[in-house]
Amino acid sequence: MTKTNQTLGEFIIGHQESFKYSSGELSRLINSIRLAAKVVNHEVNKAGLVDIVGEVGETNVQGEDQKKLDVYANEKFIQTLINREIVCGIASEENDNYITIQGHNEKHNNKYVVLMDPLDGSSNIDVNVSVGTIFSIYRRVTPIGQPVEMEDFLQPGNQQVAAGYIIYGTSTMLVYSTGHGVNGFTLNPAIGTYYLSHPNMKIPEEGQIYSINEGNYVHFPQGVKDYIKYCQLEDEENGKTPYTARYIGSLVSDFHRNLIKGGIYIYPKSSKANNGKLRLLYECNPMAFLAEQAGGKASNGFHRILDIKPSELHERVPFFCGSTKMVEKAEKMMAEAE
Ligand code: AHM
Ligand code: MG
Repeated sequence: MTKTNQTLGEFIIGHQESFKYSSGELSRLINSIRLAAKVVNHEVNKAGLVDIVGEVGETNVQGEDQKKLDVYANEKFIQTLINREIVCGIASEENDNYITIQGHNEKHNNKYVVLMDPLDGSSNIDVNVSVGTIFSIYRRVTPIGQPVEMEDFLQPGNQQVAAGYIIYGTSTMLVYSTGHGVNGFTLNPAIGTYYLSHPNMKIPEEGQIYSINEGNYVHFPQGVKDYIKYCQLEDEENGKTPYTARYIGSLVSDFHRNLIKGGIYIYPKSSKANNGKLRLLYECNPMAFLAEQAGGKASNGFHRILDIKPSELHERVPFFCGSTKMVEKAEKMMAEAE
């Protein structure tokens, strides 16, 4: 991949005119996310020091309560977006209901809503494993000038104008798409600047990695069991060798690796959870948008994720996402087992 020394700020300005509704609002919105992500990154990197500077739930030296990191990340993103008066509404995995933002002069004049999972995979923090923030942006469907309504948030993923994630990993990256391909930016923590490190990311059409919580195998539908067996199969005649299993249990990290190397991520339904675990609006839709923009595919096992019409904010769906040929093969085996 070509490395450039273009910063995210320069990239956003340079690509502003290619946005469908080019008023600069979407650029400013992505800038706000970039800013909040830097603050959250700083806090996530200090996570290991919690035991030294104080436990979660305790009061710190300034008399403030120590917050759990996911609560902290949620507040930071919401605060930043509210302060900059850049969106008309926010829905978060951490909040039961959506938030209405009045914007400048209480006029409800902003056009975008943001849906997000502020800190996905947060159960991994205690063991120093990468976590991430996922975001999804839509243009409101109700008229500008009045408070947002539920229908502004319950749009199918194919209506997203932008989506992305921040991975707080060995290095921190922001990966996003505004519907013109996927670009990845790496944070130089010394100067707080993101550089375009992964321009025009493409997921390999075929991969060798499968990512699924196989501990739940007995509860999986037959089609998923069949696909797992296929992943493990050695078939010399057809040149098929067993795939590699990689499952971090942190969606952003598993997705990011598979995006670069090629692979499939599966969180299926099970006999214990009929719709799986992942949330359509905060996790599956943004990742599906990125996967497709990178040339990959995302499905619930039978249908395209981005075409599902959501019926509630915290709806869950089975999720199959990654290299096109792998997702197609899994879908075929799901259909055959029906
Ligand atoms: P969370 O939103 O509560 O953090 O849950 C989402 C996470 C994903 O990041 C990850 O892929 C999945 O849950 C792991 O679930 P499991 O432990 O059931 O395999
Ligand atoms: Mg989550």
